[in-house]
Amino acid sequence: MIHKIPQTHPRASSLMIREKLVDGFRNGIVVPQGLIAHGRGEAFDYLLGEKTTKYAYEAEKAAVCLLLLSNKSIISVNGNTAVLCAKDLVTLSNVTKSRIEVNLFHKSTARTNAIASILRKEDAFDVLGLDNKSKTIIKRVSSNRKYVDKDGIMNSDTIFLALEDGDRTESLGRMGKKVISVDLNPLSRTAIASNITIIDNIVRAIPNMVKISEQLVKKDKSYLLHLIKNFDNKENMHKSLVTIKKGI
Ligand code: PTJ
Repeated sequence: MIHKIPQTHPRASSLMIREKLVDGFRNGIVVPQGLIAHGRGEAFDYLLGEKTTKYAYEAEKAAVCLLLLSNKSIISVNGNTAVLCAKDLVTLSNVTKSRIEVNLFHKSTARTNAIASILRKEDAFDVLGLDNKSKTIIKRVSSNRKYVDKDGIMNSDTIFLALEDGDRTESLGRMGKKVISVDLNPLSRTAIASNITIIDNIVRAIPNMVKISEQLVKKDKSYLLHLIKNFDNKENMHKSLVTIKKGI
């Protein structure tokens, strides 16, 4: 049950997000650690002014270009992202022709299935990460995130992930894969190890990316390549960090 938040409350949208996560926790989709992780994200978001900065928007645009240019892109979904933006993740996967895989840090079959069914309710027809027969392991990852699908993350060229621990991001990079991440903390290992780092709240980043993808899917390849070429991830992250410093 999601508690009603009065729309007149000055922090209504932030409180509503919390309610969704707490509800997801009660339904066994979000882990308690996911609530803590969200709190850390909120602190950075507060300093960013709780809005998509122009730098985050540039990163979102570059990320969509990369998804559209990739041959085998995939979106990795965990408990928090499923509860907060399942519908938009499915739309993004359809527009950019990316597959979807459930990949959890705190892995359990019940939770994997529950997340897959949320995604299917939003019309995802192809959810990977459920079949033990196609499971394989990413080397040098100590957490359960190492279990990935042979035909999914293991076989992909670009992985889009959010709210992720650094271990797997670094390993995916070592495997020669391109990583796009959404992480409000520009100092996290995931943020640093990604090829494209989106320093924005997923509740804004994913809907933005859906809108951008619906426009960019109509453009030709050379246009997308041009946009990516002009995007410098390090410089972009630095500008977000400066924005956070100003927030302090
Ligand atoms: O569902 P599971 O089992 O896969 O577990 C998911 C969590 C989030 C618990 C797990 O991946 C985890 O422990 O993540 P970390 O290492 O705490 O990293 C989460 C990162 O996401 C932190 O850097 C947060 O600042 C950031 N973050 C939290 N909420 C948001 C966010 N970034 C963008 N949007 C958010 N809403």
